[in-house]
Parts: sequence; structure tokens; C-alpha cells
Amino acid sequence: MTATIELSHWINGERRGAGTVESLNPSDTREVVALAPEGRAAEVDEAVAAASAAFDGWAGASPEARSDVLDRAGTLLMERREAVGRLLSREEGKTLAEGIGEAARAARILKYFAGEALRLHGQNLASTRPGVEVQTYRQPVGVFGLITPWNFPIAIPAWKAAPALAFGNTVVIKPASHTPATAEALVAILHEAGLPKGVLNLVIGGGPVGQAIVDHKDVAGVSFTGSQGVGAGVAAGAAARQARVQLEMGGKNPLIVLDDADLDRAVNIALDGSFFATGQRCTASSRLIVQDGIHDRFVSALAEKVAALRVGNALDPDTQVGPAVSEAQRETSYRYIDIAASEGGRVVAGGGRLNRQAPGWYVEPTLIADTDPAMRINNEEVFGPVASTIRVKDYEEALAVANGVEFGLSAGIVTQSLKHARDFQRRAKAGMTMVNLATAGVDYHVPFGGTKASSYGPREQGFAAADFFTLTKTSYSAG
Ligand code: UN1
Repeated sequence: MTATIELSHWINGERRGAGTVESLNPSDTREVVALAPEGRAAEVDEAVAAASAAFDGWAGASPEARSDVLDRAGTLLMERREAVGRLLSREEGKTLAEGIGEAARAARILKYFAGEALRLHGQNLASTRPGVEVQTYRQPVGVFGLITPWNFPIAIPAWKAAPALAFGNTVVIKPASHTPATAEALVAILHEAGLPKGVLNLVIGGGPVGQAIVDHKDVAGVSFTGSQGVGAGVAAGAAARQARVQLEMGGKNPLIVLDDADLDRAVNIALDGSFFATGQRCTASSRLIVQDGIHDRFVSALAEKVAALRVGNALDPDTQVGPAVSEAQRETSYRYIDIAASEGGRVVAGGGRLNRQAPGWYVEPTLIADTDPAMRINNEEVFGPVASTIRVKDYEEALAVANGVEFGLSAGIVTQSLKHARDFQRRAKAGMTMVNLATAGVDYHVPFGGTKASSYGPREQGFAAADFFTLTKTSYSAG
């Protein structure tokens, strides 16, 4: 066991508040990873005041100064990716390889936006009036509130905070209650890298902290990743006071497997998309839509691989699938397995309770075959290592099933047909399409986001991040 970390908020460059709330290790709940403070509206007020006071200095700083801080933080995080990745795995439950990979990804995000800080540009256009010129500038907006989830406890805070900071804004982060220590590690590294006080603040706590951020009159914009229910309230609260808002919510991502697919490849893509990171990705492939001719071979080959997945302590090098993040998430998975079975689904792998020596929130990876598009398992997000298969007769039916849900984040197809792949890219109702790739696992230098109930507002990441985190000013001048 490793010593419990005493966490605090970060307000105006200082650590504040004492830890009282336990953050447990989902692989072994006897281990308290961290003791976190329980913030309230009062801490949010102080953090927003600090961020407001720091805004003019940071917005007016040379882009080079902002770039340097992000670059240094990226270097520090990359150097420490093993230790930070280990903390992440202890706190969130994804495997050590996944935890270290995510810490490295966050480091690369910081470095990418270090470059973007220098590349912010506008346009120069001729006016419709002779002798008049029009220029557009991108300017910092103000204080951003970032409400981040537990499933990517360092990558998502990094991909929201890095563009906000790169473009001259100041920030208040509320990390997910399950993973405060991992988010705090990022904030500490950014301060070590030389971020001026007040530019980035962290207020740890539950719903009241998020609500206070959403409602705060001095928060110019809110970026949220989490559940649909909470997201709807965030959007309503922000819109009520005309603040910017960006939401990333759930998915019920389809992966189509056509008859002409290479079987091994299709099985491996499904295994990765559905089960790695314990299925706790909004981009997870949760609906496997399989054409008749390959269906039986695909289901039996995948079932065999799912049954062979090694579930265990996130830090054990043999583990392929770590535990769920919490007891509630574990129970959600088992509840949906029961619902699917009672609706007529056939459990072909997993489905049982796992008894382990150490108390942890383990879920047996589960594959449910013979499901129907109308069943709840094919419409509601489980957010666990649970996938279902749906049999279809041809590509057109597959596409209709893929598009027939309220979500639209990521959608994949496994095929050797260029015709179907290209058609799918155009007609899939999703923000991201994947051809011969898992629906999950995205790059950080390109736009990320969905459509329908999955996302709301401007895209995150890549060159699209500037749309949310800057204000476009249009300037006219006559000579
Ligand atoms: C990925 O699939 O690499 O919360 C990232 C999520 C998404 C991020 C997925 N916002 O799962």
C-alpha cells in the first residue's frame, strides 16, 4: 500500500483546505488513495475572484510566455508519466499501461497547445466597400469553468485547460469526485512549470461546486464532460446568463461489421473498442452490428476472446481489464446485463459476479448476443465492459440501426469495401467516424465531438478548440 495523499484546492496559486473525503482505490477498496477537501460555493467565489484578477496579466502576456509554461509542464508530465500514470490507475482503475498512456497523452496535449498559443491567427478581408479593410482577431474571453469526468482524469482536464490557457484565458477546474488526486497532479505540475498565481484554480468537491461555477456571473464559459442529465442542467444554467457552454456527454456507439471484413481484425477492433479501459469511455463500441454472413463466426470468436480477458488489479502487469471506478458503476453494468437478459438477449460471455480476494469493484466483461435495436441495452449508455450484438441482413439495415439511437458521438465500420466505407463516413449520424478502427481512441490534434444527444456547442481539441476558447473580434478600417 502507498501512503494516502492529503489533497487541497488550488486557489490563487496556493494550496487551500484540508482533506476529509476518501478517494478509494477501485482495485482494492481498503486503500484510501487520497483525502480530498469538500469545496462549496465559497471556495468557487474565491477561485473565480483569483482567476478574474489574474486575467488581464495572462491575457496580455506574450504568447511565447504562455507557450513556454505549457511546454515546460508537458515536459515535466512526460518525465513523470509513470508515477502520474500509477496514481491514475490507483485512483480510477484503468490498467497501468492505460494510466501511463493517458498521462503521456496529457503531456502531449500540453505540448500541442504550447504550439497553438503561437499560431493564433485571424483573417484579413477586403470589405464590400472600396477602401475599407476588415480584419478578424481572436482574443481571450475571460474565466472558464471546466467540469471534468473521472474516466479520463488527466487527459480531459488537460484538453480543456491547455487551450483555455494557451489562448490567454484563466481557469477554475472542478474535477470529478472519484478522481481528484489525478487532476490535482496536473494542476500542481502547471504551477511548477511557472504558471502565474490565480491563472489556474482547482476547487475539489461535488455537485454544489459545479453548480456554483455554472451560476457564477464572472465565469464567461463552461466546458463540461459527463452525463447527459448533468449536462442538460449545465447548459440551461449557462444559457440563462448568456455564458458560453460546451458539453460532451454520452454515446451508444455502433461498430458495424460487414461480411467482407477480416474476421480477426474485426474481433480485435471490437475487443478494444468495447472492453479496454473497462468500457468506461464515452467513445466505447457498445453496439456491435453484424451482417448475417459473418455473424455467427464473429460472435463466437469474440465471445471466446472476451471470456479470456484477464480482469484484475489495475497495477498487476497481467491485467487487461481493471475494475469499474465505483460500486455504483459496477452495479450499473450488472443491472443492464440483467435487463438485456430479461428482454431476450443471450449472454455469450461473462455476465457473472467476480469474487476476488481483495475487495474491488470488478465486473466480468460481458457480451450479449441476439439483441434487438429497440432493447434498452441498445439505447442507454452502460459505461462498463458490456457490449451487445445485433444481427442485420445488409449494409443499409446496418446503417439504419447504427443511426437509430439518440446519441451520435463516434461510429465505426469494419469492411474492405471502399464504397461502403465512404458512404458510411458521409451518412453516419455521428461526430466522428472510424473505418477499420475502434470507435474509441482518438487523436488530440484534431476536433473531437459528437452530434444529437452526445454533444452540444463547439468542438473540443485540435484547431477547433480556438472556436470555444477565443472571442472573434471583427475590425473595420478605412485609410
Ligand atoms: C478516447 O476515446 O480516446 O469521456 C477519448 C470520454 C471521451 C473521451 C474519449 N470524452 O470517454
